[in-house]
Amino acid sequence: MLIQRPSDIRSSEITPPELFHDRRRFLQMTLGATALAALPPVFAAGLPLAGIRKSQYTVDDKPTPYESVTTYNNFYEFGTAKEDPAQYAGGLKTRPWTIAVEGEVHKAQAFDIEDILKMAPLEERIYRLRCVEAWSMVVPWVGFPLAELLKRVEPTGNAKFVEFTTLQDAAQMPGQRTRVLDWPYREGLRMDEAMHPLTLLTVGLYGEVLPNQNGAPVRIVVPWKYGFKSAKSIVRIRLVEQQPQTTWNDAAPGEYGFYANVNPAVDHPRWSQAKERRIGEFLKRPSLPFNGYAEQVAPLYGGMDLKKYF
Ligand SMILES: Nc1nc2c(c(=O)[nH]1)N[C@H]1C(S)=C(S)[C@@H](COP(=O)(O)O)O[C@H]1N2
Ligand SMILES: [Mo]
Repeated sequence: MLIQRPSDIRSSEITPPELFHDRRRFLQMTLGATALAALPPVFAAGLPLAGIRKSQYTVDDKPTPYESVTTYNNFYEFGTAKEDPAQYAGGLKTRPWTIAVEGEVHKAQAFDIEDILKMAPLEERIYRLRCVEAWSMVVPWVGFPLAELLKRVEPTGNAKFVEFTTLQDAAQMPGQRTRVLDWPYREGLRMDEAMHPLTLLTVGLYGEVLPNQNGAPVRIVVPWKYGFKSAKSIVRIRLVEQQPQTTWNDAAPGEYGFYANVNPAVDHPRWSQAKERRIGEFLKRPSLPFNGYAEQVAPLYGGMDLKKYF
């Protein structure tokens, strides 16, 4: 099947790349070339990421248009409505940014975002994203396996789980001024899930720097789990021995399991998970076990009762 390259979609249907060059030309004219050269590299949504490799990870499904991927979001730090993140996340300061990687590791380290960007080759991966709310998208993410980062800190034998923590800063994140969730947002994975090659440390989408509303400057993407497992705007990664408390599981343990593997056979207590509304499509489609990634990840759950650990 012929897949339209996301870069084609991006440039022909959405924002022409000329616009970015115009932006830079505008800066050059107003600041002068010398002043521009003195500025740190600009990292803003819409700027192209260099050196991205195509990867084997893709799906036949048509990528969801950039416009929808960046305006229909869940990011409660910026409000609970789908359009809130696009409206309010623009002011999030994504430089400087560090991620502390600590806990059960031999080499705890605080990584600067610039070093993370250079840590491993950037790959494009077109993944399905299935929200627990029963809608879905297809997103061409840019990043590299989280395992690359975790290997660098040398996990100890006690590292059984990984905890991710999102930035907490109510001055920049207006949604944190309400107690809709217990901030900061925390999520977690079992160590083997975190090390799985599908688990992506993500810095971009559609070939460009990750827009703030999608979790800039760095987020996790775990394609076989419901979207809430994929924490955005991460500032800390902690390797731990015990299964970590997570924000959604704390808020409603009966509705948001720690494992939260996409499973059409197990309904959410308040709605069916059998089908999903693909953003941009009219008819619902059947949802797939493990969001279509069963072949790769089902073996991780060999001994588990998947009805219980939905
Ligand atoms: N910090 C943080 N991370 C988050 C969320 C959130 O509210 N806060 N929402 C989650 C949910 S429910 C989904 S479906 C995805 C949505 O990612 P997207 O907006 O890039 O599609 O982000 C997840 N990560
Ligand atoms: Mo979600």
